Amino acid sequence: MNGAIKVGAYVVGLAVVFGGALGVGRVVGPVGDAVAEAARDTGHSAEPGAGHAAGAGAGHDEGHDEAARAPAVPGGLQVSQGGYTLLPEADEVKVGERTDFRFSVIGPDGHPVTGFTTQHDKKLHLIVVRRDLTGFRHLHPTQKGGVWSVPLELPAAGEYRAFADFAPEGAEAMTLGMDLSVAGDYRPEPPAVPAETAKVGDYTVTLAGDLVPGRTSMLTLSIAKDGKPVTDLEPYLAAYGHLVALRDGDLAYLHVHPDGAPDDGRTAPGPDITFYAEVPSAGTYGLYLDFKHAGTVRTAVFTAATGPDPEAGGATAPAGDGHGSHEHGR
Ligand SMILES: [Cu+2]
Repeated sequence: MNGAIKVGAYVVGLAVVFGGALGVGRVVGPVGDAVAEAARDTGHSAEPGAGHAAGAGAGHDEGHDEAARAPAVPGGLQVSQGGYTLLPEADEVKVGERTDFRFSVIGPDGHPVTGFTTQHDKKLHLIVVRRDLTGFRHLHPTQKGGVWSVPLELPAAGEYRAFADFAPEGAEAMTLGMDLSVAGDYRPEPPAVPAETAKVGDYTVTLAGDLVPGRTSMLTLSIAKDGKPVTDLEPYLAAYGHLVALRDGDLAYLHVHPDGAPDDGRTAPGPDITFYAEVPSAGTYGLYLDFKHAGTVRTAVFTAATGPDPEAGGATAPAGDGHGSHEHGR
């Protein structure tokens, strides 16, 4: 099926996941309330599609549907949102040099925020990726007062985007994005075709599912090592897998999570990890799956293009003209 892979869940997914996974219950506002409620209904976070699960078989209350769909602007596109602003100490990183990357989240009162609500075992998640969808990394900076810091080494020049994913105490979870420049000879990776498999080390990850714009899509990622299904995945950040999706073109950020949790008595530790996701528009997306096995976290990288919307009367989205899969480890 020519790589017509579907991912979904946007800002909505993020909020649901965070609100539910840890019982955070701090998401506020009309959207947050709805998704938090949806998450409580399911008893777990792992359903970014909560609220629009008609089709996904998750059986959520339809009543959440409208509110859950409300966010118009995807996460990660803004450096400032709702009174919170991301402030890097420096927005340049030297190529190939390991430095401490430091930044703060400035709150509505003009001071660095020091109180954060834990989401997925961490108070802040930092994603860094180059504009051409390569070089993805998922980091966990350490906090000292109002300053976050993490060792960062970017081996290739280019324009990068850094996403901070966090929830200030008493405020709704959000993802802010900031640009990072790495001076040097930048050669963007050529666009490649979407692929259903990705290799990372001895592991092969296979992606199944259809990515339909504006709809909740179920994605299944299956992990095999040396050709054998992996059935002993280890929990990482309170899940068997974490999936980040970034839209090609503007790096709109979509953080989705699996259906089920390691301790819920029904979720198997592989080989399949199921996600509910929704992409807001037709196009190409970079998908990054973090999973942990044998004590090591690895990232499988996919490129996926949306398929046609079955209700759109045959309109089709481009399916093979985007970025291709970039295999890498880390
Ligand atoms: Cu993280």
